[in-house]
Amino acid sequence: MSDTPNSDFDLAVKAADTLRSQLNSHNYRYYSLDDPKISDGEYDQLLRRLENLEALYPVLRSADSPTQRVGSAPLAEFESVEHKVPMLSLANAFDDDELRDFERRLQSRLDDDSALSFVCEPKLDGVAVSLLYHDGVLVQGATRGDGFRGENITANVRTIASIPLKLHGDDFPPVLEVRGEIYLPRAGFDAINAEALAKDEKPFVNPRNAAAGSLRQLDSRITAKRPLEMCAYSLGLAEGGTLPDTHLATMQRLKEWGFLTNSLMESVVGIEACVDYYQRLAALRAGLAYDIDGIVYKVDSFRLQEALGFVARAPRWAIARKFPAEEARTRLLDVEFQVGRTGAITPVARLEPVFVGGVTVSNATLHNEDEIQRLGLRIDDQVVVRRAGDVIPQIARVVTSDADRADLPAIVFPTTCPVCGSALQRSEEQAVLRCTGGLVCAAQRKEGIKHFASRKALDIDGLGDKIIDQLVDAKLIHTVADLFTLTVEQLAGLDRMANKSATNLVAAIVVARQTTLPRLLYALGIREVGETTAKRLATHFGSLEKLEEANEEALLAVSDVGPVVADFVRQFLSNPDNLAVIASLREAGVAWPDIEAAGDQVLPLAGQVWVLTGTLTAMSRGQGKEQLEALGAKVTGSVSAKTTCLVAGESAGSKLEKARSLGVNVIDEAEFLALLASEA
Ligand code: D41
Repeated sequence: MSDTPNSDFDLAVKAADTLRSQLNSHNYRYYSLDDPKISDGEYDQLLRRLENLEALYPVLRSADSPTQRVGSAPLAEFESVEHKVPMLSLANAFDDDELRDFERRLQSRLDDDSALSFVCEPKLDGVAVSLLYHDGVLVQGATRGDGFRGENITANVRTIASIPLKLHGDDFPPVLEVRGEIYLPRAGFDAINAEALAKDEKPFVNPRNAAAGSLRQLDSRITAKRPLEMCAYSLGLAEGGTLPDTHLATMQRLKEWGFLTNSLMESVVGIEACVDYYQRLAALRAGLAYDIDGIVYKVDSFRLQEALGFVARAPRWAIARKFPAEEARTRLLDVEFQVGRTGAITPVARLEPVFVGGVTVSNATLHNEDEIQRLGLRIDDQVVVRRAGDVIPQIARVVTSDADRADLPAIVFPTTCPVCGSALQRSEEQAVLRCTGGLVCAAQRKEGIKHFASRKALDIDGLGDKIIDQLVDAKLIHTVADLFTLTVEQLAGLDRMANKSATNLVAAIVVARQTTLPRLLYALGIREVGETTAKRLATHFGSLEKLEEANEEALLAVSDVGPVVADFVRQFLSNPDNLAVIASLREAGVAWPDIEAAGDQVLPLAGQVWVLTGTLTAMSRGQGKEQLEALGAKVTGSVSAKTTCLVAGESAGSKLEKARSLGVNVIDEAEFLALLASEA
């Protein structure tokens, strides 16, 4: 009989073998060497592939398969101890529907459709341990190991402050085994890594590895220096005494006996409430003091737990819902240098796309040159990308082995602006390179125009980044002032710009011409002048002319304006190019009415133009005008497109009609009085 190596079965045997040896070596690296070479997400994927193969061909499911064993064999140096009650593992649910399937399975096994009570708790990312108490005294601490046998780490667990050496109270069973997770809070992780770096030692990869490494110390004096914590999550062996009949009540007892339990634990009814808990905890995740990698859901009733039993090595009554991995491995394709509005050069990593933290990531910020040096980054490096919460993806570390990267190309910083070729300047106090090209630099101009059109600036509806890029590239606009002379024909010639949207955009640009002094000052993009500073400058000086005349002393009189901001304002407003742009804006009909200079006071209606019409009953129009002016508004006698708001009293006539036709905001007397009252 000839062997036919291409039969499906033979291929499956081969594939399973390869997966197993890969998993075994990654497991060894992770658990024994504390030095993983792949991310958790990648490991899970390999394991799932093997599980699928074994489900297809059960004969492949050998006793030594990584799917049959969680964790790695105990190290020889620690005494091996048996868990009299095996430490079970947890089945996983990867999405909401798998969670719903879990409840359905429970209900059909119990032959009962009524909603079940679950306890939801964060799944701490640490090391599972067992603690044995005889008559309330800690006699043994052990790692989980393979679930049946672990390592005796009694000396090490004794050093952990949150583990009671003697239980509180006297209502505990004479023989009691408590199980929980030992972990390192993030602050502790940062502290021991800072210390390692200071001593020129290799830092830990993540808090879990740091916790595992700390517990694996044969010298417990080293463990004692690590700020480890333990959070209890279940009981193992219990002999004598009486115990509660639910998980939640047991956790309460554990707390009373002196254990740390998780404060975010919650009991809920029904699986939809579990789904909701997932959403709530996911939102809290990034801000927690410790790493979690998911949620564990447990049937609360011990009677039901017993009825459900377990399958393989996992209880049927519990399930872990994993969060998307926050870290993933990928390759650095290239580093590009972006030029910002103020000329700052920011290196951006281009990555082979990778799924991390729930989204596909293909770029990561590198901040500055120092960051690249800290990482020791090279093109083509294998890197770990981290995306926690909603923050911008970052490169956490390089994982290419030293041997593999000897001849990878270094990252070369540009010596001139990558966009306009102007000289670069390095600021002394900051690690920032800047293009000196100013308005010559197309990148700076594009970013400046994007800022000018943005929501808090002139708020030009429909003028997106892509359109601005095209307009500058096609040389249709050079400065922000050129926006106001754009025609529908010019815009309609752009990519993905139909006639109708071109018309709408021109209309939006016309509307944006009526602006306010604070918006204009912000829109100009003076360095360090954000929205708040722009408002302060506007209300302090009242007009752009006054601001232009202001010397350093006058600028320093504005609250929160220091020498740096004062200097940037003066530089900007004495630059002839900038003054030419401002003049062109005025010429193009852009208007920012003066506001009553109020020194340091920020008036609520500053920069607004109001009109009063018709008969007011609570006051005369003159009194209304005074009140509005006291709030910083300018009050005029006729309605125009510049009018912010019209107050229409009784029998208002043509002004009301005009305001309506111009789309000016109109309020009646009652609304006006409410506004005055709210601002008083
Ligand atoms: O926070 C955890 N990592 C955690 C792990 C937890 N909160 N509860 C857990 N519950 C169990 C059962 C349901 C089996 C008592 C667990 C684990 N097991 C567990 N940890 C490591 C393997 C299994």
